[in-house]
Amino acid sequence: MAVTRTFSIIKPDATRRNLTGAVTKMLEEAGLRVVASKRLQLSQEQAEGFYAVHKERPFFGELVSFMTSGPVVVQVLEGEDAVKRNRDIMGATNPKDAAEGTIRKELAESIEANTVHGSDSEENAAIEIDFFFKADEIVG
Ligand code: RTP
Ligand code: MG
Repeated sequence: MAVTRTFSIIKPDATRRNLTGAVTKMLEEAGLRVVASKRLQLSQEQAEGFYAVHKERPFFGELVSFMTSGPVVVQVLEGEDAVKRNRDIMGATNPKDAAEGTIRKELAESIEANTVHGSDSEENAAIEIDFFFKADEIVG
């Protein structure tokens, strides 16, 4: 299996509870390496742009408002089959449905305040990494 990259966000519910390290530890223990990381306050425009694929969904307004409610940490993760590996350790979108040992099962508060974002395909990973990082900010 090839070493690939994915994009992750540690969401405002996690930064608010000082869980940046706890989330990162679970990612690292799952075999992912943080090859880029920065803490940001997303603007409304950034959050709307990032989540543009969801703009027709009923929860779009709440999602943008939540994602701008506090700092986030955006990261590039590298590892074997990184997109799937990250989705597996994140767990299901709704923490009530997430498997034992996953980040969302262990740490998430609700379907909205669900602690992490992870790219859902290699194609989207490349787009999302480009949205937040310049090539020279990523050190593999
Ligand atoms: P993410 O994009 O954040 O990694 O999460 P995901 O793929 O598991 O979920 P997705 O369907 O892409 O939804 C994006 C985010 O929107 C919020 N959401 N709220 N209130 C609701 O019914 C609802 N459904 C989704 C979640 O924060 C989800 O992570
Ligand atoms: Mg998604």
